[in-house]
Amino acid sequence: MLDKNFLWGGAVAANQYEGAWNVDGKGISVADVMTKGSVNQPRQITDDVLHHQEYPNHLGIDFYHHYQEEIKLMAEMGFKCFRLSIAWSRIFPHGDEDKPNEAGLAFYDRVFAECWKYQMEPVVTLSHFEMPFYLAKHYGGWRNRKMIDFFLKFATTCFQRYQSKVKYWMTFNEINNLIDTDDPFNAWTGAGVLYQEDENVEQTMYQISHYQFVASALAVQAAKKISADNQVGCMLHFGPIYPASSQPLDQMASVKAMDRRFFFSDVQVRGAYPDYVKQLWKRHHLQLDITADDLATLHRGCVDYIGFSYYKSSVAEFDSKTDFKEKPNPHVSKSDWGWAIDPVGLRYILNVAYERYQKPLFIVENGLGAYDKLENNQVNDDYRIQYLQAHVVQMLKAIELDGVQVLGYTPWAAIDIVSASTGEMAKRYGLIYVNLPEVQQGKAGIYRKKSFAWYQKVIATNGECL
Ligand code: BGP
Repeated sequence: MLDKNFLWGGAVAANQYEGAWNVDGKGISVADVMTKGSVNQPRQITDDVLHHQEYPNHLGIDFYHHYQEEIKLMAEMGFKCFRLSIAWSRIFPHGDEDKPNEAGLAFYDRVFAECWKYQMEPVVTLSHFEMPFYLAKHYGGWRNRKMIDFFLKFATTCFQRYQSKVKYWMTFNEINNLIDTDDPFNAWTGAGVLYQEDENVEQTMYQISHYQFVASALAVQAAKKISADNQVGCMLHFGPIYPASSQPLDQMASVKAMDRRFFFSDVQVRGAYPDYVKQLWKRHHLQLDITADDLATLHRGCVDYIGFSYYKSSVAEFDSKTDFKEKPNPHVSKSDWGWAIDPVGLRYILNVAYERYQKPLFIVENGLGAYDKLENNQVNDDYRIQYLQAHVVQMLKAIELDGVQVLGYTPWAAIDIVSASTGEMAKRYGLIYVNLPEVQQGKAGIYRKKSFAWYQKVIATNGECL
């Protein structure tokens, strides 16, 4: 039997649904200047992104002006919580101001008040791919140690302003995306950094990660000082990387591949750098700016829980040059975007992560991107019901059979929003359909999908109906 306080909800991110990119004093964010991809063409992050002004795709779904209707629909589904992010550049338009933008703070006052009207607990991500563009352009983003203070000021402002309305926080969304340096999307959205041809990219990646670890640890301490109720989590993307065969070398390849992802939670949960990464720094002769004070801060600022996104899994095969090579898993089906569909992988990663950390876990993203069709004001997304149901069943097994402590489940996404990787809306994830042309005409343009009623029942029965 699931704990009656289990936090069923749904997830979104400011830059992917709020719109109002320049309203009420909001500054430009790194998300606002990214070019738009197309359905199968991810966004391209090139040097000229530093000279862009803005792109039309940041209308999002105009949640900024429709938040009451949309939160009301989430309450109709029975949400116990709502995972969202605070757009950093709404609060500090450039990021280095002394004083926050009152209109930005007041917007989230309204949003959180609307959530509490329905007893819906906000679960807030502080940095979700949307840091102020000005910090990227004029400070070099997270290459610059000054970012620690800018982030801490933003976080502390939020903790103080919303201390009676928000207690669940997360610092950096999918911070472990930074390890994948071959996709410029990750360093740009996660750190406002564009790697240059002639630089030691690996060294820069570990440096920006370090500054974010210190910033996160300081935020944890600040949150606790402001209210003992605050629960601050890290946020990673988790996905099992199984051994490609029972060959012992493939098993070792899987361990190394998973460490590469777990490194970020190791530091934020345990409060220290793991030996396997310190050995790598030595082998690669990396010179990092890490002070004794920083290490003491990491030790004092361990997170309370681990938020994570789960979409897919893969396999690792031994590779003599790079320890491992990641490959698709031939035993699972795939989404229209080639993402592996592996519900058992969720139970697996819940067990592995819980055994590794012995701290509560929070599934803050899990969902299926698909080409949904609106016909006669209906959307029959049986395929999404099947995907979500299979994953929730595995989550329940992890909780009830394996004893894993899970705080909640907020599928991605509560409502159709802009896809992060493609910057458009054909790749739909929501339980609520959004007809963008109607939104652009000032209409609500929102419709309940079939999965809306399915999820409503799951929440009403606390998962017992499955
Ligand atoms: C995660 C992000 C979300 C969301 C999701 C789906 O990485 O935390 O912001 O976008 O991926 O990805 P996409 O929208 O690219 O399909």
